Amino acid sequence: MTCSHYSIEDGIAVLTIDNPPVNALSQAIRQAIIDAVASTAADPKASALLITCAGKTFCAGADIREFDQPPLEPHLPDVIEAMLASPKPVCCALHGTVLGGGLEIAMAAHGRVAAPETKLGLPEVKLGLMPGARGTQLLARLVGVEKALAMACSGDPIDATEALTAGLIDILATGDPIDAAKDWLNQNDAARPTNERPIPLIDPAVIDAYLTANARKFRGLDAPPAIARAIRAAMDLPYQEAAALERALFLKLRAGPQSRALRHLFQAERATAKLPELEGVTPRPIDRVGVIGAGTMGTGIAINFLLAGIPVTLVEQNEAALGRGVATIGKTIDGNVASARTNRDAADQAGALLTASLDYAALSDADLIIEAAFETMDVKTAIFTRLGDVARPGAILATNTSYLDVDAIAAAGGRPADTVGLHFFSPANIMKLLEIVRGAETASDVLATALALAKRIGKVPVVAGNAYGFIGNRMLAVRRREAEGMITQGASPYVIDRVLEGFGMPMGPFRIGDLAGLDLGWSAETSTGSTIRERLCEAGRHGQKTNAGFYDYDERRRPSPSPVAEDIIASFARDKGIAQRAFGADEILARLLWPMVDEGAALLSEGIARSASDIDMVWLTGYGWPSWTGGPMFHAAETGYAKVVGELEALGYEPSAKLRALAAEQG
Ligand code: T1G
Repeated sequence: MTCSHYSIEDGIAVLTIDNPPVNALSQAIRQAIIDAVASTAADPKASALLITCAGKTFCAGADIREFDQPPLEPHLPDVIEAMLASPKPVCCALHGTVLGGGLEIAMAAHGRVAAPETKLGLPEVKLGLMPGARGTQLLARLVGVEKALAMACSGDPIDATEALTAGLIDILATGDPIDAAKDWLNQNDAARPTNERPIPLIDPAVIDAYLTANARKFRGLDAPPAIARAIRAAMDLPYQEAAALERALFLKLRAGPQSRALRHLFQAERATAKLPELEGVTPRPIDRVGVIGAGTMGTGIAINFLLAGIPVTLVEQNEAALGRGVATIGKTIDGNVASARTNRDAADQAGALLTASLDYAALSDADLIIEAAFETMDVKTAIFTRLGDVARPGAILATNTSYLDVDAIAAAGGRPADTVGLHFFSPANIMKLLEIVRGAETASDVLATALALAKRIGKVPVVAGNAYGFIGNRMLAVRRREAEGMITQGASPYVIDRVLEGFGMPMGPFRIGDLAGLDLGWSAETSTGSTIRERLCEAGRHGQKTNAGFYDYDERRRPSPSPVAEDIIASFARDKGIAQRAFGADEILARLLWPMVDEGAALLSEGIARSASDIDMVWLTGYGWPSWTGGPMFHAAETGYAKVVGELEALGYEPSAKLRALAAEQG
């Protein structure tokens, strides 16, 4: 299939690239561009070359699928150099998302014209890469060192207006970008090649300061420092030397583990919503949502829909709780405005879509009703029993339960085919993960509706089977069991937290316990002191909320190791007669991660998780797993499943048959 078309129009050669869905720069496209530059140069009837793309976007980058294949000539730098050396001017007519190698092609032209909705960026860093075809060198020349550094290290695109202001494009085309590009070419027959433009020099300390200011965001990532080094070289070295350094740094990243992990996650994210069994299934229309419960989860859930322009009816059982919920929603959305995540108009529109009520009857016109009430089966089944009477026929009933049996809750509502689990992660308006729990009788169109809705509210959906803790919390329970088991044998909770945070998790298990509250599900009346958590709670140490849990907290809630907590742990171990020993960091990490991976294997064998990559997406988007290791299952695969099996056995575990099978498959 031809993927490009070359013709002469009004004395200008026009190359139209047509490689759906995103005009990725495949080998054929790279060759077509080189051929078009040569044809234009040799054709006396062509005064210039215009490059444009058919379909929804100009080139959106190199073809990611080629990265794990043997490299194919011509390489993208060869294309860039051919364009820069063109004896006749080249202009690109841009639209859609001009990203990565696509922007490099655009910058290698002498001029750039963009349609108003165009986005332009260098997202390679999100794939553990950096621009590999002169992107840092050309961008620094067009927009300056500081902006080039920020664009390449953040990977965030800018819009056409900002690009015009910054000097990245020459014309913002209000009409057809192709016509505007032809006009530009007719008026600029002696434009200077981008690589011959001077770079406005800046104090190199600005580059280091940028990396320092973003150290938390770039933590653990190899690409941002490499990008900074290439951009620094643009200032210090002749173009070809700096370009060669950029290419060498790119190739090293591309061959490295971090890019493999991030490319895995790029594909994993796109795979979570692709269920073959839903091909051709039409989602139900969702124009109005009901949320029951105006607590932390209910308000966070409601905000997602309000900001997506979907009206919400929020129901609580008393005025005080309802008022608190409405106030929380308003305050949170205002906070979004303050942090520029939302603009004022959008915030006002979102607020106007909220209806608050104490009456279930207010839910009778909702297309979807989400229960976000107290996490006990009694409360949830009582609510679903009422919903069965109130909800209109065809309304979807969803529970936000974190652990409980969705089928039992569905049975209470009497409409199991219309019932599904929608497990949001706290804070529900921030965390990307939405576990969609398929009940035994959940209808296919209900599942399709949940998947479509997830995308509409900006969530990453992962479909889970109905079993205790679904995917994420079931694996989290294993990690907590292992962590709390180790501290009874002499490991320090503070060392355990540091080991896991050093691996890249945002917070260790004991910091998390204190944050969530050690007294979840605990009561003084029934406490028996049979666990360390119970003994901490009996001592009034409920976690951060009491300024004491596993850690002590100062007035600014900064944690510090607690001798009191250590004594409680030691006395527990003495009472239980548990032998004490030292734990090294490697053993701690292995005991935290590999049993989780084995539980992930069990989820796969039970069909609760559909794929290992789904499990990775749950941990990336629900728990902050360090992206540069690709998720728990990818990390285990990269380590070698056989090695994981061996380490589990050496630590006294019996790995599951499924994990052994994964090791055998991996060979
Ligand atoms: N290569 C190959 N396939 C790609 C692709 C790419 N660059 N980008 C997207 N696809 C596929 C994607 O897998 C999906 O396939 C389909 O297109 C629709 O994607 C040398 C080294 C462009 C904003 O990082 O950000 O250039 O599942 O569902 O929501 O210096 O895709 O249908 O089979 O995401 O409309 C840099 C990555 C590469 C851009 C469109 N470029 N892509 O979003 O559709 S590295 C990127 C995106 C590079 C150079 C460096 C988005 C999009 P399928 P989609 P979308």
